[in-house]
Amino acid sequence: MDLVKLGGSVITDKGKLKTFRRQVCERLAKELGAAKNTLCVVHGAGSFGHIEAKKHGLHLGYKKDSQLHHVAAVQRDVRELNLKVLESLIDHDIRAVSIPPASCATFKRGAIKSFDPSCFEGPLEMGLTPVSFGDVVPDESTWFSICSGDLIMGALAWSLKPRLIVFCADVDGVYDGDPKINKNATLIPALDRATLSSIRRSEATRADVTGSMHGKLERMLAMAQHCEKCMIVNGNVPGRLEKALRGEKVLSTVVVPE
Ligand code: IP8
Repeated sequence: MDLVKLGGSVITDKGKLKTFRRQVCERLAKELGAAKNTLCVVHGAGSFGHIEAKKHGLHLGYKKDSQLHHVAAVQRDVRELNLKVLESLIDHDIRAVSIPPASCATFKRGAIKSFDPSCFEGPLEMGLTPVSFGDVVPDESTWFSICSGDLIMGALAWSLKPRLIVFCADVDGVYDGDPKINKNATLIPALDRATLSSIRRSEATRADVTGSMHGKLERMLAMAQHCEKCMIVNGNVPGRLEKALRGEKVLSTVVVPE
């Protein structure tokens, strides 16, 4: 099985509330057709989740009743995005079925407490493509919390041992500086723990309730232990995802397990 995350900053304009990048998603759906194995897809929430979740502190759990309206609204919004992604996939002959995080996992203090891989295994065996996504979820300790698509990626990597894991980001991979600010930043082709420790921690400039790039890379290092290859490619550049799925050489960062 190949496991692909479509980053929220690729399929949405992360700075503009609820702005779906339909053309990009359609193209990525077409490129996903290159997968040789069965496929599992997870997508981020982008501007359908992060902006409102941050504004109302949903990542902090229950603080006041007024948040509950926004729990419901953000859940609705990420489902709206999920439906758009499903449409793009199905239009490109991928038999996509939606698996919301709370239907396959329980949560405690913002972490996964239990995970049921059979929710994915069943559809995969039938030849369907499970599609999960970042969401607002019930939480045993904080009433509700944010489940990043990355948490689901981690659980799927651990339990289903994919052949390939591809993260589609809005940059070519991991740099030794911020490529959006520093023109001299260079791409790191292979990232291991030692390299990660040497990269300066950068603060997210845009709204993101699911943590820093550093934290995401830490999780990718852990995931890389459960697959043959784990890589980050630029989803905004046509053909990169397709090449990665075909096993061809492509500009990327490969995450090297410990
Ligand atoms: O974009 C975040 O998921 P992610 C989910 O995969 C929400 O980190 C609701 C902000």
